[in-house]
Amino acid sequence: MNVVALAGGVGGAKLASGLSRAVDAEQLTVIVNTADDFTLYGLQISPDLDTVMYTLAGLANPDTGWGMHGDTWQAIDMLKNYGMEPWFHLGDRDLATHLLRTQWIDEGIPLSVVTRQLARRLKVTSTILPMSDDPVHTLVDSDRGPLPFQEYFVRYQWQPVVQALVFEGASEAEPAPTMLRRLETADTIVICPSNPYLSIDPILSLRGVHDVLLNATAPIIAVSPIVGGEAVKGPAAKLMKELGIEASAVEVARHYAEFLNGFVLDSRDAALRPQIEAMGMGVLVTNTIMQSLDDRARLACEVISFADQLRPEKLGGCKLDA
Ligand code: FO1
Repeated sequence: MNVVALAGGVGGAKLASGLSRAVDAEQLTVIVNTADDFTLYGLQISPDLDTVMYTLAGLANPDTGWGMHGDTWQAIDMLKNYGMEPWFHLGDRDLATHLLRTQWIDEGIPLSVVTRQLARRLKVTSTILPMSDDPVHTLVDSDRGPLPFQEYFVRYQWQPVVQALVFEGASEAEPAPTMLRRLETADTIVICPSNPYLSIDPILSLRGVHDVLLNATAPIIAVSPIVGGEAVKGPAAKLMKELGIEASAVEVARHYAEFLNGFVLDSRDAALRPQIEAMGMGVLVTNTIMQSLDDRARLACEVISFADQLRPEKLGGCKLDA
């Protein structure tokens, strides 16, 4: 069973790691947002790619969700000794990833190939596919003026009030090689509980992606990143309010409604089920909070089984149920 997941950030990485246990890991492709990427100290940083890669490799920092577990901060401390005020924290082990990525990109190797090489060397057998080999950058129009994404997110801790989001370069960027084909031939497509506006929309904004999803034969399932009107992590709820959208799982379902077949709603939001069903999609109500590795696998398993119920010919569902 070929599963394609769309992801960005920590929530997306967690469900992706569950999916890599719920189906054969080799049959999972994770398409990852790269509009958060930026250059710092001359290094090419791809935070969402690394969060997914470290999580699938079992190397992620369990406290933050990003960066590597057991990392140290000597390089950052040395920057402080030089009188710098580093606001983006690159761990010493994490730095190795950025050094290699930057070297390979400078040698002309496309980001998708660089990512495949890095992931393979960390023994990740699922495919981690950056959404594009071309640069796309989220620019946050805010009450403090236009801000590059990581300045908004990390430097100012997502406190600026967002007025609009612009994905610079998206209209010229090509989707990564094989990405549209993987979506066309997938058996199940999962939109992870990532921020719909900051993490998933950049992927959807690429040429051809929207049409492929509209015409997909596979069931498309989204998992809500909003529970009880709050984001499980990060600025999704605050951002929705600032954009004039009610911070509710219903609005997340509406955001994706034109191509969704199923929506996964947290048990705390069970009362919202009829409103989402009225949009013409199936609804699964379950515990969507992923605290442990087992939580990730259990939720992934439920998503896979739910997708199987939504297609005419059953494909066998979750591996862990066998
Ligand atoms: N997020 C933070 O809130 N503070 C940091 O200092 C920080 C450093 C960092 C380093 C490497 C990396 O891969 C991710 C890092 N992140 C940090 C997370 C990241 O910037 C955001 O979570 C994503 O871009 C949003 O999905």
